[in-house]
Amino acid sequence: MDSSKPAKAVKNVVEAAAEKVTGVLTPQIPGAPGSAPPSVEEPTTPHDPLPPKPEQGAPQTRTPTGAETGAPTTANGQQGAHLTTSQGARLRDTDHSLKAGPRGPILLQDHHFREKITHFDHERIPERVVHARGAGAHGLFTSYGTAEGVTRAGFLKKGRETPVFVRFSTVLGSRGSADTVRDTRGFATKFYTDEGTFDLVANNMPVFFIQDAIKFPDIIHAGKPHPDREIPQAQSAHDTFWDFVSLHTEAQHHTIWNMSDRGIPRSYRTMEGFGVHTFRLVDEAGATVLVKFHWKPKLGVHSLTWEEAQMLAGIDPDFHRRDLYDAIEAGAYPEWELGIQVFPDTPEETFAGIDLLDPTKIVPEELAPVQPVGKLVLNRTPTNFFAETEQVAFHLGHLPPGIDVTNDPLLQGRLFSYVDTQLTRLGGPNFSQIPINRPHAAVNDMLRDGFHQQAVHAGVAPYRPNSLDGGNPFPAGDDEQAFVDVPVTVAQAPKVRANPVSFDDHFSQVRLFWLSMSPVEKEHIVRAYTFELGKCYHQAIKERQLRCLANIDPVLCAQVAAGLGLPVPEPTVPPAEVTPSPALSQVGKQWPADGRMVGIVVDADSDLDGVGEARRAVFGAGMVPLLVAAHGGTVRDMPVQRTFATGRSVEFDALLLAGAPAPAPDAIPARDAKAGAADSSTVDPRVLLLVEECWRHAKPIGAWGGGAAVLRQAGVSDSPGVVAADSAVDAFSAVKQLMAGHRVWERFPATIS
Ligand code: HDE
Repeated sequence: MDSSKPAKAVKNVVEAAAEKVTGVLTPQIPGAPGSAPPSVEEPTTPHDPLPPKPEQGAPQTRTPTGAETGAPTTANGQQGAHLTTSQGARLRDTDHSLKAGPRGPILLQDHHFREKITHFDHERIPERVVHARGAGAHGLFTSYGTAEGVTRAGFLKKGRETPVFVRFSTVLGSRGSADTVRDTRGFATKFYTDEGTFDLVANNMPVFFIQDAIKFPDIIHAGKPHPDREIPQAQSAHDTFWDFVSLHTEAQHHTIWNMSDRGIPRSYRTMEGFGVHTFRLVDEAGATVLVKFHWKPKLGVHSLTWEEAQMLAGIDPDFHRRDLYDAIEAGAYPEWELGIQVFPDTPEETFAGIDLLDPTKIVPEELAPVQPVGKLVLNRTPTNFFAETEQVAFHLGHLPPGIDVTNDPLLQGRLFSYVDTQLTRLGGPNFSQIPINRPHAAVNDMLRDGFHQQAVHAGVAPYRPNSLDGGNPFPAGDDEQAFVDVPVTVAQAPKVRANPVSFDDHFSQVRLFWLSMSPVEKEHIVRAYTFELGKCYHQAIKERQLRCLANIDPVLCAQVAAGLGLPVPEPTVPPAEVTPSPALSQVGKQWPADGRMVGIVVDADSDLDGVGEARRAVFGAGMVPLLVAAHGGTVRDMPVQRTFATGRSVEFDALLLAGAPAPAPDAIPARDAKAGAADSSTVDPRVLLLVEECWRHAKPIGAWGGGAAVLRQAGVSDSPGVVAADSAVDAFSAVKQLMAGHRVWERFPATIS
């Protein structure tokens, strides 16, 4: 038998998987690990690798210098049916090393053993010094053409489609840290434009801790775990962080964003993105404007509650990753609009009195509206985390013609740092030749050699001018879309280590942010400062931060001081007169709820026809229904996704109760950590806990049939956002409406105005 041909049964599996890949995505519960279901018995008949999962994408197959190869993207990875060495020689055994007899020592000649172990020993590369923890996805950017008047960048011309790769991240934690910690999030986008790659390396907060890049090691050293014990991981709730930001008061604006709900996003899909710095756009005629870049999520800006974030760090540390991948797998493709705030490019580089070069300041949207210029859709998950998400290398200097930088001192420093860091992390100067980093524009540089060189450069004259290679490469002329550094006039000034005086105001915009928050958001900010400072050891640091809060707002300061048990200090600068910016608040609007998770609690006595209808209605609304029952398997013919033992409230955005399940045999009220206290209840204690937590986290809850009894036993029947309906469809439709507002904050009367 020719073992290189797949046997029929196995071939069917491969073909079925391939069909699934090319087929239209049908509603299904995301999370399948492979593109074909595994058999119980170990497969032994050789066949080609299974195709990737339908939702997976990979870098295009380009040469190191950007040419299309025409090879399928699967050619980036393994091929053929048999196990081979890295040189392609087939192997017959990889389970035993070559030994001098079955009980003898391993022989040095075992080239397969040495290759396998050596490669394994070197599988890790240094993690990013910041933003080590991240998750990426492929997508497409479609331009509206609305920026054509202000930039010559081709990818912003009307209707132009550009492939992108986006990597989201936290800042402080190590590669294996939890997703839901309180932190800033990175939002870095690589646009593979045909005029050269453009990297927009953004964050989910529009300001930064420092005004000058030379302070970056200081803020990061302060935020990272203490150097002696290496704790706490991925946290700002510790002495060194608050020591630095309370002394270095320009950090106070970014700090209040971290203490706000923005520091604990519900999902990467529900985050805004901000380029932070002011950039300069150049049109065909060389005219310029100054701009700030914004990403606006289609689903709105939403956050976790602090308790959810803490619980998730233990229950599902991969929560944001999973959410991103699951949403794409379920066909609920995450979407953002790219927008720009446009300002005249004046010599002062200010707008409405705000210094546009100061990265600790925003320009409120009410003063300069964000104008949409295109749409980003993320529609493919990576095929291989390391090859794509870990090796992707962003750099602010990756700019296409039409986009240029400004003199923001933070931006200027970043222009140095990003290439420099890749040299160590990715092992040399040729990181742009790694598949995920390969440009989609023709590359003709004069860079040569170096570690891991993958291009095979021809010619003898990588220098200019030359005649030996016929003069190639030639500089592009003015009409040939060359990148032009805008000849900005630099004002005559002495060489100094100093900031402009306009950078000295550290508190007025912090107050603006505070005053723009709704009561519930203010409450969260108070709790966050109180928690974080409460975790500090030294009273001096707490007192010093309270002095900063006194300069922001007396109510904020008094409430945090009360929680810390410390006196309220006097302000050292008078509270600024500012106009709030309603655009900064996250609450009070209605948003689509695509890809959200709806838990449906069932038991055998539930209205199972209704459960089927509810599942279909949830799928139909673009969300994911997860059946929660006492045990795994199926209820009627519907698969159970979570049991009372495996499920937890934090996985769900809303809850539907189809029945009132009696305590299951594995419910041990007195000992089970999930048991709750209701000994006398006729409902499984874990279901009561589920309801109580969802209630506490202001989530919509709906019930019909027997489910209403659970609401009564949990004592939540009469609260806002808790609905007992006559049918499954009515219960879901009420819950769906509530989900559009994200949370039911009306459940909890505000304690702050
Ligand atoms: Fe970064 N930053 N950064 N940063 N940054 C890095 O580059 C740096 C700053 C941001 O998913 C590093 O490749 C300096 C602001 C994101 O791969 C490093 C300064 C903003 C990512 C670096 C800043 C960012 C990074 C580490 C102060 C928002 C992750 C690994 C001047 C606008 C990119 C790497 C990814 C990563 C330096 C400040 C965003 C060390 C010196 C402001 C999203 O080069």
